[in-house]
Amino acid sequence: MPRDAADTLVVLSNRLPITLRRERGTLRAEASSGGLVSALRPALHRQGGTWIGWPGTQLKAGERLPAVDPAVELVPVPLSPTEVKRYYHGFSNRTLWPLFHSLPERAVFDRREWESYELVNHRFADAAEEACRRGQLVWIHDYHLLRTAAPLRERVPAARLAFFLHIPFPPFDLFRLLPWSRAVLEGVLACDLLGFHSPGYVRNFLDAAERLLGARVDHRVGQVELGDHTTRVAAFPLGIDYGAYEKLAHGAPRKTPAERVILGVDRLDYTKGIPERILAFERFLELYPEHRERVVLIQLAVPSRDQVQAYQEQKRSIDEHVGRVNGRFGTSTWTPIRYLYRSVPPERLSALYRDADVALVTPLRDGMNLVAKEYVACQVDEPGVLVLSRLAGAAETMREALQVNPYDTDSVAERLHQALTMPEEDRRDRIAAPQARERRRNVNQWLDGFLSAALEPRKRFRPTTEAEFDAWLGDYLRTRDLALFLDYDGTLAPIVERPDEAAIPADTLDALRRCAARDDTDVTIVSGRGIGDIGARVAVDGITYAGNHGLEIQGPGVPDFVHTDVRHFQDEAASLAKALRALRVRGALVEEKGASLTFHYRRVAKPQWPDAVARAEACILEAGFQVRAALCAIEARPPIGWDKGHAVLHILRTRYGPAWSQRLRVIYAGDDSTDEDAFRSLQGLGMSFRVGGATSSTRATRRLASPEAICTLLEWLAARPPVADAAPR
Ligand code: ADQ
Repeated sequence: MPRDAADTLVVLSNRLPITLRRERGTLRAEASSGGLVSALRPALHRQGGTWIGWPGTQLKAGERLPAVDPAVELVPVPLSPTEVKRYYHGFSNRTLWPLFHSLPERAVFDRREWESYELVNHRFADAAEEACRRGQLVWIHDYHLLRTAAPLRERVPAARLAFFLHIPFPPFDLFRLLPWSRAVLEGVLACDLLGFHSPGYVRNFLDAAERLLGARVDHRVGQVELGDHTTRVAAFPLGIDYGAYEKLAHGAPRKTPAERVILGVDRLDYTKGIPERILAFERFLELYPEHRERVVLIQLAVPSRDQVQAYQEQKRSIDEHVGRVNGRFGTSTWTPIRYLYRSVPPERLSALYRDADVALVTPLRDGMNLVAKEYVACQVDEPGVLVLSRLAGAAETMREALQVNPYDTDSVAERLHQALTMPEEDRRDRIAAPQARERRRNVNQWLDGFLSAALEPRKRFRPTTEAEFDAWLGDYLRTRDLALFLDYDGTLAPIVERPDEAAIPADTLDALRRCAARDDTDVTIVSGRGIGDIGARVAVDGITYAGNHGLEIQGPGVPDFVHTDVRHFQDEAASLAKALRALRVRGALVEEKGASLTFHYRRVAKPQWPDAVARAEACILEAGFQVRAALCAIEARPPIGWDKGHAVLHILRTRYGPAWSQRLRVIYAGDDSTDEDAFRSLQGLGMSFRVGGATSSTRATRRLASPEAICTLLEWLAARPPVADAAPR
């Protein structure tokens, strides 16, 4: 463990390790329940640091959180009752929870709940921003906070951000049911490190990033490149505080139980498969009557999310199943199922684990499942048998358990019989390896592994290669001519301090010339700059130029075009330029482009940016122009319903006729929000690339890291084989 990490850890999770309740006006603190807190509490105690989360109730002015651990500072994030309803019970627990557990029919998709989720995630980002600026590692936990990293990265580009998901990451076909699936991926990909419980979830995530975002993915190394940011993605299977459970199991009082015990321990949650488990136990009593009156099922369930309707229904369903089985098989001296709806203290829990002949851990889906591991750690006397669902993350490593499909009632019943009749030597064989493994891969080892990975120097994704363009575009371009559209600043030419110094690097220019010289390729430069300016900067023969965001177009095969409203707005744009200069913002540049203009604030002192932007925007709006955010700049555009998207379609129609989409292929590459109009117009009609800009959403087909990747694209395009059977031009 790198030593300096000790002082620098900041944990963000929905819940703090304590939950506050207000009883008759006084605050009471109780330990929060569930796997995340079970895992992190000992870890953070050892490590020391800050824990930021929702305290579970509203604090009054001046009220402070009780200190629970001198090593851990608790910082509350307040939530209003509506936010608790929409962000927590709503989007987190009615949408993400069921969907990520592959139970889509239970998921509710509600835009207001999503908006509240976004807002609360930003609030968590506010709470962690200071720590990010100090360079501390911010470790975000779980599905409640998938959108917290993006605003942090935007505000503090150099931040160290890591994320761990405690629940499964679903397969692509389920994940894409989420209307905000892309935003969720972009949210977490702002991190430097993403951790999951199992390699299976890593695969699902990488697959989704590749297919939904067009991100570059290295499946072998576990890396995702989104624009100019690289994220490492890996499995860190969580372990338990093994020694603590083992010690408790040794120390707890022993008494000889009257019956053999099958034990179930869960939060009351429909993913845990408790009704299905009771059905399997019922089937077991039907199939193997010899166990009647000799075996009991002890089922513990900690109350959880009891304000969500699905959880209330689940509780009713369990009550009914328990009642039915006990009514059907119970006798005056034997109750088959003992059901306790409450939390039990660790001393009692470890004794129950130790004395249970079988642990029946049969979730319908579970990120990891710590109960399986706790049971194994507590087998300090004659060992019992773990019956474990294949659909729990724990099953990926606990291969020695008797694995079951929790939906297959008959086979769970058969496995129960097998477990209860298994000779002691066989039981020892099956417990020894998982005990050794869980002792070794305990929670401290997990913490060390994750933190060392999070603090490793950042590794950039390897540069985009021509082979990649061949894979993405080779088939697409095989039989048709190409209309290639390229933005200038930030796409062909790297962004520089002063816009008048921007230039295309020599190798890019050379490749661009070779592309333009091909018979099967027409090149258009689409820029926010005035048409004279852009034409002079590129100066390559045979190229078409669309200046002023496409308000003016000139080039071979296209009649010269100036939008009819342009002249009208030229004078007004000149007055606006004067007004902007009169604001006297030090370092700001006003670039006049005829009917539009750009206010550049890259060279304004950074603390003054918000004020400069606000004043410039007010001035632009006052003049009746439209405001468009660009890279360290604000575009003031005349209120004409025309943008780069319109310009591209205009060029395609006038140059190639109404059947253009059947005759040729289209590629567009650009780097800022004004290019998004073109990406949108070309959706389904062409391929598009968004350069840089990892934290902003895009409609482009794929993302590229930088103008260097554009150079590689042009080199590949220039050298590609000629069109096989070109359609007549
Ligand atoms: P959970 O869904 O809460 O965790 P799990 O991993 O089984 O599931 O952890 C439950 C914890 O609660 C265990 O430590 C267990 O001992 C405790 N517990 C359960 N019932 C109890 C009872 N009646 N009394 C006292 N304690 C009880 C989420 C994911 C899991 C993932 C963890 C950690 O859903 O898949 O393993 O986070 O990442």
